[in-house]
Amino acid sequence: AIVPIPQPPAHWFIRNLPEMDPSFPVSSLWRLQAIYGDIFKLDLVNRQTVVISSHELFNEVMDESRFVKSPTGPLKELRALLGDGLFTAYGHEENWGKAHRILMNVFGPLAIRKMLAFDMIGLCGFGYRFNSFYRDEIHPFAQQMAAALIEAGKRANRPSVENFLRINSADELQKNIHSMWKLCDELVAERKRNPQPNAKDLLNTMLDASDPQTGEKLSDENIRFNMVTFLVAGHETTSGTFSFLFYNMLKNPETYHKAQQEVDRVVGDGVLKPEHLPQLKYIEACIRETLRFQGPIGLISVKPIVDTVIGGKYRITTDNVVTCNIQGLHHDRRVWGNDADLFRPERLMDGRWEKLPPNAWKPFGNGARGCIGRFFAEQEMVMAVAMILQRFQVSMVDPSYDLRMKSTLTVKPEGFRIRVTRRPGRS
Ligand code: MNH
Repeated sequence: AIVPIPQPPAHWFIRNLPEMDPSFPVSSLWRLQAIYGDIFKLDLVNRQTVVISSHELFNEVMDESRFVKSPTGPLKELRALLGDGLFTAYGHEENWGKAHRILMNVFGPLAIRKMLAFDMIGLCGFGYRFNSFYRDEIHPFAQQMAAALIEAGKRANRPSVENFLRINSADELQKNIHSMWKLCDELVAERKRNPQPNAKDLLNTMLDASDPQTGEKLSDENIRFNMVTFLVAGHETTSGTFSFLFYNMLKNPETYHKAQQEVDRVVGDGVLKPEHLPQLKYIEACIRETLRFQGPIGLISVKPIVDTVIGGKYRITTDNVVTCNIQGLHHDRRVWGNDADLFRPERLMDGRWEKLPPNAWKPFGNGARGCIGRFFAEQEMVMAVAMILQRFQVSMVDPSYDLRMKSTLTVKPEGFRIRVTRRPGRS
């Protein structure tokens, strides 16, 4: 029998919007999960969403033959910046398929041999150096991006009248968008003036490759959208994961020591080489466990292809967006056990990783719409962590600090500070 989905009491006109904190929308879902449980419904005026937080329900909606990604809420707002780039494209848009087919295989071997997350994707993807280490101020692109992401998160969780009235915020957003586009357009123009035939990077691929299916190339506009997408997606997520990782390892010092011992054993005092990466199993597990414990992306959204029922009793229609609360999934005790709220990298090692139930670990999203940069990000993170632990001693500026989080669309620690000193005897 079909049962109604619980819903917080709705108000006249603004319905459930007061439940949402526009500066940190996903935290509102965590709060509501504690009250309403694994499934509840929200009427956010311009969208009706069903929020799910258990492995059982995730496992159903991750079935791509029944549910597809639905860029709504903040992702829809972000289309002003990212257009039909891979991240914000609707599944039915032709440009998604084209870019997906052209770029899928380039991301794997993207040469990370030559290092902040932002600089990495700039350099490896487009041959552009942001030089974050060599400037006092954050690069203007990074500032514009942060501002645009925060505004997109707010716009999606404010009444439309308020968005309409906030002329100055809209103006500021447009300015930021145009500056970011300009930088990308300049990189494209520069590459066209000075071709780099030997660079197997994202930019060359996007400029030269044609889609195996349609034989068509990507349009200049779509290349720009995808460049901004990679800079946005490649920076926020990876840097947020680093912050969570160091927080977790410093709060659980035995994990820090084990990771450092692993680097000392595998790499020693020498130069980290690509062949070392597969041997850094404990560091890999620390990254995976960090992404389980609290990753930078708090939710993904899907919608049913046709009206359906989930959990055997909850009706989901095609006007419902299903918001998948990743923290709910990753802390579901029915999958992770009673120590789900502890940081324990060992749970993802030595065969246990392979034995996880399907769709239990989803920090990179799902299926065809899952993260195209996953392999790149995983490699980059293992390398960066190994190189840092090898040469430096990291400690918390305030050892009594307890995790507080904030959101700039992606989730990250707030006010977490580390101190980095050279390890004695290391060059
Ligand atoms: Mn990434 C999609 C998480 C690093 C580029 N990424 C996604 C999704 C998640 C995600 C979750 C699915 C979003 C959704 O369903 O709406 N991404 C991550 C995490 C990291 C990450 C946790 C690092 C840690 N992502 C990167 C990097 C890049 C990148 C690095 C590029 C350089 N991600 C993308 C793109 C998509 C995506 C592009 C959209 C893919 C598609 O829909 O075709």
